[in-house]
Amino acid sequence: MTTATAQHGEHGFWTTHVFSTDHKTIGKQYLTLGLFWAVVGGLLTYVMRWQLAWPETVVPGWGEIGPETYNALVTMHGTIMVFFVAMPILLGAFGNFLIPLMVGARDMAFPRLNMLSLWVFALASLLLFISFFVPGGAAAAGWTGYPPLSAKAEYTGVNWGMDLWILAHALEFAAFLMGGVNYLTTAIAFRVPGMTFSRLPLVIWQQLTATTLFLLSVGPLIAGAVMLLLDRQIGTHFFTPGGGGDPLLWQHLFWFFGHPEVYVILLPAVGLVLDVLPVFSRKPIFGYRWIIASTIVAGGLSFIVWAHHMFVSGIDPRLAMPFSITTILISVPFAYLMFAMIATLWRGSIRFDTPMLFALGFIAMFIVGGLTGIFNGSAPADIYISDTYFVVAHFHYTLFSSVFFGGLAGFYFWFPKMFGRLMNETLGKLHFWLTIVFFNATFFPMHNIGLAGMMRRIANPLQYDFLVPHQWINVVATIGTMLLLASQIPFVMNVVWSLVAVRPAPKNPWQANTLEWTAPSPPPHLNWGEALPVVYRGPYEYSVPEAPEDWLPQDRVLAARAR
Ligand SMILES: [Cu+2]
Repeated sequence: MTTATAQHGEHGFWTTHVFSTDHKTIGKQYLTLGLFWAVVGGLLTYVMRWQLAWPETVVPGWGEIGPETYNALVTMHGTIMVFFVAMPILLGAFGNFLIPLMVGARDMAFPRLNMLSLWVFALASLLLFISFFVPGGAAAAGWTGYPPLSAKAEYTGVNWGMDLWILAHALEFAAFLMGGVNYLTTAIAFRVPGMTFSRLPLVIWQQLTATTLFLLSVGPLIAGAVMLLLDRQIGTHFFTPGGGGDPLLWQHLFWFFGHPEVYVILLPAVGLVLDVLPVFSRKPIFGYRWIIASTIVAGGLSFIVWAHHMFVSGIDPRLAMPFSITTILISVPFAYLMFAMIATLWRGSIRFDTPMLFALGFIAMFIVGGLTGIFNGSAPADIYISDTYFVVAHFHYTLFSSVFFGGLAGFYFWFPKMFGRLMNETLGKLHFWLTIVFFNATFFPMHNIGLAGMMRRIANPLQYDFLVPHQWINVVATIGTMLLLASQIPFVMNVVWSLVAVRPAPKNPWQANTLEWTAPSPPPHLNWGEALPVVYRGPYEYSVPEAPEDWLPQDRVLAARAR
């Protein structure tokens, strides 16, 4: 250990806490940045929802909102939540923290590349933050950045915000490409003896599949982003019809990435839930190999469904049929995943601790989102609901449930390992119940207002006569949003309380089976002492009648091994 420590050279405050190559510190830094952006993205919803409920009034603390400002708000909200909250928390934080610890490595394969990934992401964050304050304001072309709105300055006036938005995304992609190389290499090449692929915890399988999807899908979009910058800056016409370009090209490039990207966020959250469920059911996961197979099948199919976002874009209608079929087909592996989760609960001795509540909340809410996806996926239905609030409701039931319920299940579960402190269960349960009630109050009504004909990205629903009788639905959703935001207060209190009032966490507070629970809480630099654990069984291979106190981690320290 001494030689390894010397090689890493972690001594002073700066190298330990700021410019650190330790995967756990980098994970926490990703977590911090992600939580910062979650606050920003959350506050934007307050402004948007107030405007939608009471468009004739001034938003308190913000001011008058015109359609341009509203467009910027909705664009930045979507961008922030997908790329600057979901990815840094679910991949950046959990991936960094868990992968080395769960495969038995002392750190990532390339620690310096890992640090570079974080700092490139921090630079992307800085550019995105600055873009709120430049002339012309932040980007306002939707989170999908469709041309021609996004392509030429003449459509939007001087808009540095759009350029910074493109740059911030390109850098964010580069950051996660570097992270992805590390995740794959570490999980493939740095496993301890005995940790075969068929003994990898499911959260690692999900991280690896998500990373692979990201690496394979993001290339075309990076090329597209460069082409969009050229269109804006030097007058090429890749996407502008006036010069012979084709705006639909961007939609293809965006959604070829965009649909796999949904799974880049979803799968890590599914992985967190899959590892929380067996621990709190005191039962092995149901159908480990089939879960992995379903995940890979869903990942593969995600590359041939992208045009389901384009049924009303003017593509050849004959294309709608195959894309409808592949889209509906993708519900089969996801239905299996949901089935496996529920079957894991069957006849388990379930403990309703906070991580478990959020895991169950994920299952319930994600199934609602999955069911509405069937309507969006079939072209004949989608033509009527495309770009309405029905779609907004759908993707919040899928993505909010993954990022929020899945992410928080993981957060409450691994917090003792990350910070070496126990959290408060009462506050945690209060947080869960308030969140799930007001989540539904916010997003369920959006199905109704969508079916009533309200389109996304409109700034003032009262300008549409047919929407006026339904305006009460917008008011309900807005009150739900305000209360949903307020429901996060117990969470903030809990985190602060847990970090200040020291209740040290034992090594394995939940009696879990996976490898990270054999390390101290929090694990020291290089994770284990002289001896690395050696794996002797899979994470879910144990017999059910064992009393919970007798449960041992997946792995025993069999021999002293230095790396
Ligand atoms: Cu899609």
